Amino acid sequence: MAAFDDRVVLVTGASSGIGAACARAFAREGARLLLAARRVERIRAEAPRLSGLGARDVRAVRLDTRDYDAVRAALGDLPAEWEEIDVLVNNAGLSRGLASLHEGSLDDWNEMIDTNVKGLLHVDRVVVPGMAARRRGTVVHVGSIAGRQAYPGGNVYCGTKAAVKAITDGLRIDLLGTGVRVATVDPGMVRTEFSEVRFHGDRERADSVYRGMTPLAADDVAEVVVWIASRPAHVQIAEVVVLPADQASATHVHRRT
Ligand code: NDP
Ligand code: 8X3
Repeated sequence: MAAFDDRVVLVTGASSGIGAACARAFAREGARLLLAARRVERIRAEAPRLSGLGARDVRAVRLDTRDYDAVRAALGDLPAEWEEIDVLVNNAGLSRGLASLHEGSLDDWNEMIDTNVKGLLHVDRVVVPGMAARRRGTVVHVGSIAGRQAYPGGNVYCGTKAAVKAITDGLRIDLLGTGVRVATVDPGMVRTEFSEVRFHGDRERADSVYRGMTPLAADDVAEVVVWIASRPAHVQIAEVVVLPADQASATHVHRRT
């Protein structure tokens, strides 16, 4: 029997990168996958592969986490067989721009704050009450090393991820005694679409972020998420910082070229 046989695992931001890797990793554990993102067609295209890996069922949900009413409609009134969410991987997020704060774009700031902070809160607000009522569940927030250390041009993105860290700690305190566990996984550099999104589609600039070093793969992070969720019920992993061997802090990166 696989570790998550028939258990419902919700992953936000499942159309790409770390979220898509979490979907694959939980599929291998026999989970029933509830997968959300705006680009739901990508998730639908991936569903046969996820079933092949071992997912018991896959349900794709088109969702913009910035819209609280949409989150409530999509996740607050699920069919009975999907409503007992056992693991929430609250991962949807993004970075926009790398400008100094005094030269930053208000649009970029709003998009990051609305997605990384408010979007994460929207999903928690809808999903966590059920976990608390059932006295069972695991919430994994995907934060970042950027929430622990600011770096040049990181300003608002770092601020949103520092908020994720504080929200994670607050949620863990508020859920004390319910049996619901709360973790943050805070990666360093991971090769996904993250940098392409940050630089508004500039692939060359995105590629230069990883020049001469070996970043994490999304699957490396997913492995940590599954490990957290599969600990015995009395064990709560509160936080994991996971870095490439070539990275020592937000600003210390070893490059071979
Ligand atoms: P990707 O760009 O590859 O994936 C981001 C995911 O978030 C996509 O599935 C995207 O789906 C989803 N998303 C973005 N905005 C929204 C929204 N408004 N509503 C719903 N889904 C949304 O990047 P990563 O996989 O790297 O990023 C995942 C998380 O990991 C983010 O929170 C990021 O901050 C964090 N992180 C990333 C690191 C890295 O170096 N890559 C390091 C540390 C943390 P869609 O566009 O289809 O809606
Ligand atoms: C992503 C990691 O350091 O590129 O959160 O901001 S970093």
